[in-house]
Amino acid sequence: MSCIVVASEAKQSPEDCFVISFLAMTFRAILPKELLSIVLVRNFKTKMNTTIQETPEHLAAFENKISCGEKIEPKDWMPERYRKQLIRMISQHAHSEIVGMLPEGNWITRAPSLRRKKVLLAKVQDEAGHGLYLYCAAETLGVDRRELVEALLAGKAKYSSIFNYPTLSWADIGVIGWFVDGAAIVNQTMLARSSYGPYSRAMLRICSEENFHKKQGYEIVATLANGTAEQRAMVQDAVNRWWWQSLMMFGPSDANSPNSEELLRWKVKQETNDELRQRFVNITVPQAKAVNLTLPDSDLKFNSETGDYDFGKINWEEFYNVINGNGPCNAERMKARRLADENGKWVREAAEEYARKNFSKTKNI
Ligand code: BYC
Repeated sequence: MSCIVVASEAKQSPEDCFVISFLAMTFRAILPKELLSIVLVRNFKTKMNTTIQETPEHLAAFENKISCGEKIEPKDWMPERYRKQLIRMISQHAHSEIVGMLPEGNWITRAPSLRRKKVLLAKVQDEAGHGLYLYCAAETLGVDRRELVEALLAGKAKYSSIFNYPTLSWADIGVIGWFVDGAAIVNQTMLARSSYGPYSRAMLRICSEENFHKKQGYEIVATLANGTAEQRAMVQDAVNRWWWQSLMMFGPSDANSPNSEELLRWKVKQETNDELRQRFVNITVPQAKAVNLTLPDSDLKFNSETGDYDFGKINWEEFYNVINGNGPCNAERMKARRLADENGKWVREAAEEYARKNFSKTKNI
């Protein structure tokens, strides 16, 4: 039994994992089921599947499953590249939700009425929940949440470029809901059809909540757009500052997107960065017209041949600058996350101690 406890708590290399899996399977065969921890079994089974050698037959069966529209679940065999790509993408998504609380959280105490304050508080809290579902989805791939957070704090993992810009006025909160949550819905509705079961299911709930977020943002925008001249100017200024940055959320153009080919082949993504960006533009242009706001792009015009709105050139230099850590608020965001991590240390230690004591009391149930 003590050998199995070690297996659940240590970080294992693939080789250790294989040995541990073998020992654990032996224990499972000889011990009554109730003596084994469920957490433990889940942990080593997930890892165990990554240690099976990749053969062309395994890969063909895996790809066939995907092409039939079946979901890949944590205990199914998967190529190591698929697992790595998902960990990268889901953890980046989780970090984005958590870092994304900062620009809006900054306005909770300054919201202009109790109603606005309550709604914004609930929205920011939803984003925290999204981060937690996504860390859980990443953990089903056999990675530890702590490792993911440490990668973020060390600057090795990315989070969405959009959260590296400052929220200068109350109108920014409306525009974030409208553009940023609107862009997230377009992207995440596609990800809700992703081939990886836990990610696609997390997206269903997240998308429902994002729909409320977008509506609350658009309502703020519509109110300001129908308000005084000063309010109109404030909201137009926010639109001007967030438009291009929202288009960058969809990632580099398809020609410069190194991960897309693999992700599309394995149906993690079902549409390309450019296709989703175009859909977002097509949805948003009429919404801007409805509230008499102008999008800051002189090349924006309807193309009757394609049925799309053509738009101007994105400043990719700015995009790469931001994702490489040099945007207006990158340092501030990372400082805030590091501080939160330090301040939360005692809570994690207390929780770990509680779990340790609780586990030692209940390990034989
Ligand atoms: N920002 O090969 P590519 C929210 C990186 S939060 C930063 O096209 P891929 C909300 C990319 O990671 C929701 N980095 O990558 C929260 C890659 O670098 P690495 C946020 C970006 O994965 C609070 C490199 O560029 N949504 O809604 O095929 C309040 C090359 O890119 C960005 C998600 O996270 C970027 N914008 O496609 C309000 C969606 N774009 O990792 C709202 C989930 C690209 O190789 N993620 N990079 O070093 C995705 O859908 C995809 O990962 C992306 C990129 C479309 C973002």
